[in-house]
Amino acid sequence: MKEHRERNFRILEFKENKFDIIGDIHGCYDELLELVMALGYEKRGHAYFHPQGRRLISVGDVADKGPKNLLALDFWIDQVAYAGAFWVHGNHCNKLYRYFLGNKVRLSHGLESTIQELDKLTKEERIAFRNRFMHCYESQCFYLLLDKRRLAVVHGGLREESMGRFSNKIRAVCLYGETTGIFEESGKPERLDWAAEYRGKPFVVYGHTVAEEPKIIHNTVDIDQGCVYGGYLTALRYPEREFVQVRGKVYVEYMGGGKLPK
Ligand SMILES: [Mn+2]
Repeated sequence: MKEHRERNFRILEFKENKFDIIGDIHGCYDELLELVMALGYEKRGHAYFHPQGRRLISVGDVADKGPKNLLALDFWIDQVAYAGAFWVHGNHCNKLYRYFLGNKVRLSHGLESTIQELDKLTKEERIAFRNRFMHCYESQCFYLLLDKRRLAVVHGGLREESMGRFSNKIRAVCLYGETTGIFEESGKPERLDWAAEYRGKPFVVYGHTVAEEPKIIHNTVDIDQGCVYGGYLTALRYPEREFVQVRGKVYVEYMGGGKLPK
């Protein structure tokens, strides 16, 4: 494996560039396992492996809102530690990280459901979990460039001119996508459709905003189909560009943003 390591992004080359990239999980652990099985992974020891040597990548937002947040986080911590998986930072992952750092964060938008689970642990278990999560988070980054820059994986969004670079602005786009600076009535920032303007060469796979279906638009694809709201958990097979989906239950009511799958 060749590697160009920056603190905030990574450019990686593997002998085999076969990936299964998974959309926003938000604590839907049962659906995650169902999807990983459907993709052909098998559990060996601490983690899941594919007979053809494929690798799992998470676009981030593994926890918050759903019913089994710690199990979902543990899954990825182990995949990263034992099975060469990657997990780019989502805004929810980043918020949990800042919470564990002791920063003041609001226990809202789903973080409260993860904290409730943490509160049920013993003090020792909680410390052990925190250490495992922090170690894993710090080993990961905001975006990945793979397969000779033919593939980019990010949580919120990434413009072509930002690839191979980093700044506070790029960091914000990686975590939240692009926003207009205007706030909607709900208090949410109005989102800018950066993908509609994208004309870049790398295929950008991202999540964060619920889209009705995983549609490839200008060489980008949003694989967040709102599993935690009763939509789908989506995996994109790369380089095949095939989608595998499992249906989610309605764990929380959808408050809008994008369009939820039927
Ligand atoms: Mn997000």
